[in-house]
Amino acid sequence: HHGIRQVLGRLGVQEQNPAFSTGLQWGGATNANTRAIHSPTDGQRIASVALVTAEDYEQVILKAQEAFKTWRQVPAPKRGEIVRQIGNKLREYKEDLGKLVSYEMGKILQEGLGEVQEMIDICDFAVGLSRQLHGLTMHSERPAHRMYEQYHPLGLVGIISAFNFPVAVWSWNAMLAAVCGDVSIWKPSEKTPLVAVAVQHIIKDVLTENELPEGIFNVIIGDAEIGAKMAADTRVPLVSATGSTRMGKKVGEVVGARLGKALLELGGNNAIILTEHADLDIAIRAVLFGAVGTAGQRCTTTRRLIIHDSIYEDVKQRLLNAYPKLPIGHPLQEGNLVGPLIDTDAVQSFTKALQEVQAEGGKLLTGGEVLSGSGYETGTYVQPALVEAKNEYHTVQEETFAPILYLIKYSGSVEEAIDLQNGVRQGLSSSIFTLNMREAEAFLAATGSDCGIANVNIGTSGAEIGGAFGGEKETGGGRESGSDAWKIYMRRQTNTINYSTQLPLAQGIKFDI
Ligand code: UN1
Repeated sequence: HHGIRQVLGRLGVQEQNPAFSTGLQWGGATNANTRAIHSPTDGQRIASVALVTAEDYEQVILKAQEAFKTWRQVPAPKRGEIVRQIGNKLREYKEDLGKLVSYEMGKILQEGLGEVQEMIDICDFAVGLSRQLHGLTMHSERPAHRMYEQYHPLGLVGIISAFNFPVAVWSWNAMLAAVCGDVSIWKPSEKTPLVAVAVQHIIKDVLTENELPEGIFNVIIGDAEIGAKMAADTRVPLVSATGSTRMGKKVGEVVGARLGKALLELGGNNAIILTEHADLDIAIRAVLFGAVGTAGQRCTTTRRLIIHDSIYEDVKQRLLNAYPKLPIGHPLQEGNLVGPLIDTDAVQSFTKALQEVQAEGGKLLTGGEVLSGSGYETGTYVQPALVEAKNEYHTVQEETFAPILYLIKYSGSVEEAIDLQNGVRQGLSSSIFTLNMREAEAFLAATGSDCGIANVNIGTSGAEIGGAFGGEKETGGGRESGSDAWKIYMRRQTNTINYSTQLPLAQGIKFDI
């Protein structure tokens, strides 16, 4: 069926998969505590994984600490060379990995392949970066003094990733951490551990071929409890976590309580503004990809559409034409654009949100059904929903991780639309469609969008890896991936060197005996 068994074989995913891997060594296979992983696409059992115990965790940390002692001494460009090899291997396995992402998580193959491409892209980025971990030099206020800063490896980096991007978001973190001289400990979502197992096999090959120490890249498969353990662990100076705001608040609190560093990439409630000057042909395409792509399960998914009343009916009609025609079905079946939700819990959240928003006065325009019948036996496929709503509705204020698009009308100037766009607790991604430069610039100004990502004539999702990715407010404030996001993976040191025969004090202080 879709050649999945062969894909698993080529990727080294077995019937029973161990609970952890310290780079070269896999362990915990005999652990009695195992979990079967079923595909949301057809309900088939794919394989099972063992879950880490507290002792396994301890072993992984010790191996990681040991590996760090070696890895931090490898010159950064040489570390980049290892990442280059990882990138090449990912290219080799792109098709298989993309398929497994699609089958285990449920996104369509095009998006599965796109996710692997993000991994390849961040590898390339990290390779270049490995020669550009620059600090600044400053002019000392004292004569014959030199002042500069340098970035040193930080240590162990914990990476907690979510089911919706089961490998790409890990790679943003792990590849940057690797060139920065850190070792990483990855806790993939317990809903999608198999593609993590597959990726770890690829990493293992590269480590073996280069005779590198065990434990530069580690994986632990477990539930929230093991994530909480890592968050509390002072041996892990940085914990990067992607997922819900609820999860992030917990992780952030625990990491904060020990004054560790947390990089949080949490929920979004992303809006597209359509002004009266929007090019609707491109706008509607962006809205569709943003709202129903990945079945509404991206943190960047378009959840709100803020539409000027002069074009409201036109936009509504265009969406009402498109929504019923969406090809929904098995994500490995070419032509389908919408796959299943991750599980039936997610379907319940979808249904519940639709009930609640209607109780608040929202109007369901189309969609909202849970599909049944041939091909939909799992109960995980839903018809994406369009709802007329008000921004202040409780339901609209929440992130429901499912394909629900709220249509919100505005009648005044672009400032009114921007206020609506900013009028939620989350602050990840945002966009405006307009051909009017005053509107576009107002949206990008200090008084404009309050999000970490703000686009013009591009949707909210599908960011490139070259920019810093993340958002403000309840999105958690972290930045991953491109730009200078690497800095959080290193410790900064300011160095002042006196090459004179005097000891002048800064600020001109006199302190002579
Ligand atoms: C996520 O959903 O957690 O911008 C990440 C995007 C993708 C990454 C999404 N490049 O939609």
